[in-house]
Formats: sequence, structure tokens, C-alpha cells
Amino acid sequence: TELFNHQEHKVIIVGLDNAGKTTILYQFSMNEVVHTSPTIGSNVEEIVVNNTRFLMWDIGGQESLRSSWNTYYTNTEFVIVVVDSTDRERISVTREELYKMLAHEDLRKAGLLIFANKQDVKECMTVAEISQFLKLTSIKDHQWHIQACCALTGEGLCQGLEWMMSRLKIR
Ligand SMILES: Nc1nc2c(ncn2[C@@H]2O[C@H](COP(=O)(O)OP(=O)(O)OP(=O)(O)O)[C@@H](O)[C@H]2O)c(=O)[nH]1
Ligand SMILES: [Mg+2]
Repeated sequence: TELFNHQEHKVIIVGLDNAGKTTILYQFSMNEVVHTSPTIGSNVEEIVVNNTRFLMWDIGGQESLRSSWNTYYTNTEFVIVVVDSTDRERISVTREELYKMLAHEDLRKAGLLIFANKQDVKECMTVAEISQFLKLTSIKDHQWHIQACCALTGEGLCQGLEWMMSRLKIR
């Protein structure tokens, strides 16, 4: 059956600096919390789930790096946007970046998974609040899903992957 599963699905993981992107990438690839430092450029890992292969690009989120996110867009099937649910001040910056991405030609067909990360922190924003701030219900031209998670424990991450797998099947 491997013969039929040669295809690799390209995924990009974006979001503001400190959101937890790199922590999520290594939870997916090693099931471990790694010590991270701010990503300059990107990290890439292959994640295999039930014979489905994802090539996941984790891209640095610092302000100066955001203008080069678009160099990763070609052939991207899923965009994972990681939100730091404790960062109320910058949720509007995330929203701006989100809609800039969704308008990009190369992401026209991409599915959108939003991780509301850091749900372990008391008084963080809920999925409902983040959905509202990001105006997710206004998104009609992309498949999207929002998932609460905690990258430190791994909670919620599998559910996010499962959503991506379910989107692959119905295409
Ligand atoms: N409390 C808590 N902290 C987290 C969680 N996920 C990540 N962090 C912490 O948040 C900090 C930033 O995590 P990174 O994964 O390096 O963030 P990043 O999005 O890759 O940041 P850039 O590479 O700068 O874009 C680290 O100290 C992580 O340990 C979480 O679910 N809960
Ligand atoms: Mg990083």
C-alpha cells in the first residue's frame, strides 16, 4: 500500500513569535517538548500519520520575518495558524496576517487549521473568543477549523491532525 501513499502533503505553520509553533512541530515529530529559541528562517519535519505523510514547515514569526512567509506558500495544502491564547494585545496583528494570507493566490485551495495554544494558562482567551476576534465565521472561501491545545502537554494536537486527515479524504 506504500505505493499509493507516495504523496506528501505540504503544511506550513505560521503565527506570531512566541505562539508555540516550534514546540508544536516537535511534539508532532518526536512527542516531546523541546527547548526552543526564536526561529530565524524555518524548521521542517516529516510527520507520518496512518500512512499519510505531511511535510511541515515551521516558520519564524518575528515581525521582520513575516514578509517572507509568502516564499513558503507554493503547493501548501494546509496552513496551521498558531495563536498564543494569552496574547490579547496582539490578536489583531494575527488577524491582519491571517487575512493577508487567505487573500494570497498560492493559498487559494489551502485548508486552515487554527490552534488556540497555551490553554493551560489561566485566564487565556477561549476558542470562542479567538474565533470572534479573528472573525472566523466570515471565512467562506477556505475550509477552516479551530482547535484548543496545549503544546506543552500535547493536548488537542491530535485532534487538529485528525481534522486535516478528514479534509484529505473528502477531496
Ligand atoms: N504555557 C505554555 N507555554 C507554551 C506552550 N506552547 C509553547 N509554549 C512556550 O512558549 C514559548 C515560545 O514557544 P516557541 O515554540 O519557541 O514559539 P514559536 O511560535 O516557534 O516562536 P518563533 O520561532 O519566534 O516564531 C516557549 O517558551 C514555549 O515553551 C503552551 O501550550 N503553554
Ligand atoms: Mg519557532
